Amino acid sequence: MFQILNEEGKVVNEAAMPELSDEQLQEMMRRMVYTRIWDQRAISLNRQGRLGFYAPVSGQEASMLGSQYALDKEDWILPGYRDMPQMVFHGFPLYKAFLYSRGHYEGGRFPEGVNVLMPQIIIGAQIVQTAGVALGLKRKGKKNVAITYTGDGGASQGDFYEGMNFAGAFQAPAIFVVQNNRFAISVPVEKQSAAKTIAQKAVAAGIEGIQVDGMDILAVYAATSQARERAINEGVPTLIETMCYRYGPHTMAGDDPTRYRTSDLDDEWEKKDPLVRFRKFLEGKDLWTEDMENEMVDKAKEDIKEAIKQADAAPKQKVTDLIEFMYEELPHNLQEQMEEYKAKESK
Ligand SMILES: Cc1ncc(C[n+]2csc(CCOP(=O)(O)OP(=O)(O)O)c2C)c(N)n1
Ligand SMILES: [Mg+2]
Repeated sequence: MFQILNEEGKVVNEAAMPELSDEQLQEMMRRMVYTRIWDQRAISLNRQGRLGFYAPVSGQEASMLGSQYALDKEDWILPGYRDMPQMVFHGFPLYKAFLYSRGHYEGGRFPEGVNVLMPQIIIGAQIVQTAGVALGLKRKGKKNVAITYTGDGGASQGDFYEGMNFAGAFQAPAIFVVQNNRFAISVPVEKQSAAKTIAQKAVAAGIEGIQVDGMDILAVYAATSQARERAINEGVPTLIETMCYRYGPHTMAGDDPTRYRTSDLDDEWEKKDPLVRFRKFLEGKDLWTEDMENEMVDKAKEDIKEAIKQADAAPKQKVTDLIEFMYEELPHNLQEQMEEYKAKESK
């Protein structure tokens, strides 16, 4: 497993240390603090009935943000449902993330220049799509990659093998990130596959594979940067397995992690916490203070308040909107429903 910072925040692999300025290192920490606060707020807003679908991210910040930080703005992200932080830091407005959670169509409309596709709910489907997007980038002569995210469960899907195989065969500049948070809802990774690692699945596709400490933001960043260079310059895709954990439930829809996880396992992973580790590292270099942390916490809270206000101000969804967006020309049965709902909505 590729690691740069150990659990105590000590550099254990100096040779692999990426070249990052002090300001960049601080920015990575700020983003993790921001995301942790956002996650906590999203969970409580969901409990208050003010958000809809939400998949918690605490424990996966280094995996998510370290990989996104290695990207160029022109790279394409094909996320799964849990990957809101990468989307937002790639330019997707926070209020739209909240609208997505509410199932509002504005949450599925991406501003021009924000190279992010809709989060995929069908497990593994984004892997095949990523091979296609990456090939498209190559054909257009762009020096960019398509990166996708799935979970350990996603790595058991047929689409996973198909997408990696295609990208390998066509030398498409793709990066496949599997965030191995140990569980697919309640099913432990050991029950999903006899493979020792998920990273080794790259071998059969003829692409690069690396298992990374997903609680170590520097390792995730370095592995993704290298994968990006390799993809663009050599046409070699990479599978990155990030070893991480989600502290919360699978989603806020009601699974109870205490029924499939032990508190010992939770404790073991909390000791590896990505924020604690990176904070220690930065403090050792005099690059992080309590004031900086508090400033970021306040900023996150303020942004969230604003974003919720903005989401609340979005137009109320109508059934006719949904019918209208579906087709350029409505089939006769929907035409009839359109008339029916137009009449109802005008009352
Ligand atoms: C094709 C398909 N099968 C089943 C489901 C139901 N489902 C939703 S999430 C999930 C588990 C996914 O686990 P994993 O890939 O490890 O991602 P994680 O949620 O842990 O990030 C399943 C089986 C689905 N959405 N799509
Ligand atoms: Mg999982």
